[in-house]
Amino acid sequence: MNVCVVVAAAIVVDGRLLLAQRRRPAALDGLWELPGGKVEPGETPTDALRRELREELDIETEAGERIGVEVPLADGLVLRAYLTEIVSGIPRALDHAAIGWFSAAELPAVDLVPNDRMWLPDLERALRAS
Ligand code: 9L3
Ligand code: MG
Repeated sequence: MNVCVVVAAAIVVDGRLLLAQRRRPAALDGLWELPGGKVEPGETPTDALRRELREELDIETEAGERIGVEVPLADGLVLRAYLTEIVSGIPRALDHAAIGWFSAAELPAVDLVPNDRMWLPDLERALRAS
């Protein structure tokens, strides 16, 4: 089976993590996620992340280290996250309902999409170390 990768970005600035609030599908409407999306044919995962963040948030970025485990999704997809730096631009929600910045203390109370909850301890650690 062809495994498709979905990439997501953990962007930390001044001790806060950028999260984006999904509009779709209906089951995820209103829930917060690390922004990103599917790797397209011919793209590397980090190319895809750069493209997704340009499309979704209007920023230029550079992916760094992986963070957290790879999470299996439905339909043979796997989800993976990268610590990511903003190279230029100010993020704004072009596709999401909103974006927000959250501290380690605020994170546990955020309504995250279920798949991303797996990364909570890793994200809290990254925030506390930043
Ligand atoms: N997904 C889960 N957590 C995330 C991201 C970026 C994506 N942090 C899931 C939601 C969709 C699938 O991966 O089912 C594809 O994502 P998108 O292309 O709809 O953003
Ligand atoms: Mg997306």
